[in-house]
Amino acid sequence: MADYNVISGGMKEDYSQLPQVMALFALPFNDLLFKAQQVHRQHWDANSVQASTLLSIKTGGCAEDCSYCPQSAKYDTGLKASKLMPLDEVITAAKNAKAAGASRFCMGAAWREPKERDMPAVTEMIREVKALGLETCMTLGMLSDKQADDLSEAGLDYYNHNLDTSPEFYGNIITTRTYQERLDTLERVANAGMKTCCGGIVGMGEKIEDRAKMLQVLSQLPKHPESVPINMLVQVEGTPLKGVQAVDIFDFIRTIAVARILLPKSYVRLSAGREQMSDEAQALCFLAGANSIFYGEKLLTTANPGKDKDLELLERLGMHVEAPVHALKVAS
Ligand code: SAM
Ligand code: DTB
Ligand code: SF4
Repeated sequence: MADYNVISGGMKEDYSQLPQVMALFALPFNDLLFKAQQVHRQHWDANSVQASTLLSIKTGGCAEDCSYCPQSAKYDTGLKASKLMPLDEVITAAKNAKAAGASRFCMGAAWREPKERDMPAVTEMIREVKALGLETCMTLGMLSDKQADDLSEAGLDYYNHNLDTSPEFYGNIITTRTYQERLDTLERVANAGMKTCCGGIVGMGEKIEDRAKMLQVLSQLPKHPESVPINMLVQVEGTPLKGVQAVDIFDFIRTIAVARILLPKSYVRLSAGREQMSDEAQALCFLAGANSIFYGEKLLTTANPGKDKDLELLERLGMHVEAPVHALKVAS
């Protein structure tokens, strides 16, 4: 039975079918943002933003051919490939992120999947970062059941693995792994008891229908991902997507709003692309229901607004960075 919607005073709308999701995208901008903000306020503090800091623990030389990615070995982007980062460097970066106010530390590796020999080092990173009082997230590519269990046992809170786009558009972007393989990894992550962080990229030349389909797939997963990163493509010289027609910023904001409506209780992260966005555009993303950001001057290999710039923007908007979970526990 459909739930009663307190704010609209009507029955909760059903967005399980594509035409209903497309109808949201077709709404006048103000109507869509109003709807998204209503949903947002039912579940969240509208002035609070969760802050995650990223660290590339293994950069470049990746065997996959994701056409947006500067880390694929298939494209010459001038990026120097590196080995897995030593534990002490990871700990230093995590301590700095914590001191800057981040509540979650996300470690990314340019792998198709982790090798068994890398698992002890990776699980050690999880234990040490957690011991600092930070939430942990990793994105290491595809996982086996055992690897998912090992990460979960080490205490990993979130695993990031994106669908990136719709099943239909996917083949234009990546040929070395299938959409189904991504869904299988997400299932393994959830079965192992970790929270899933799963979203995609806007601005790769996809149609509005592809954005709608991707969000529909996410909203139809057995359990909604707890975190949904919406990235704006960062165009990197040397990647096949360099030069693709950039997305209209209002269409990007519409994607955030539809994500908020379809995934009401998930964190929606305004992810890559903020460095290229105006303050006003970011403010509209927050109004559309984004309540999480990547925080710190670097994403994995490309630039992100620095801490001071972000804190200043949040202050100008009367917003604040969400307190870490452990701090909330202490306070209550
Ligand atoms: N190798 C792992 C994987 O692909 O799952 C983890 C790292 S990968 C860089 C994580 C995600 O970053 C990708 O799925 C994609 O959504 C996002 N990403 C990568 N390059 C990007 C770019 N140039 N612009 C926006 N998002 C990007
Ligand atoms: C996600 O959705 N976006 C992040 C994170 N998950 C790992 C990565 C963005 C990468 C942007 C390009 C770069 O800096 O290499
Ligand atoms: Fe490799 Fe991940 Fe980049 Fe794809 S997105 S090329 S899997 S690092």
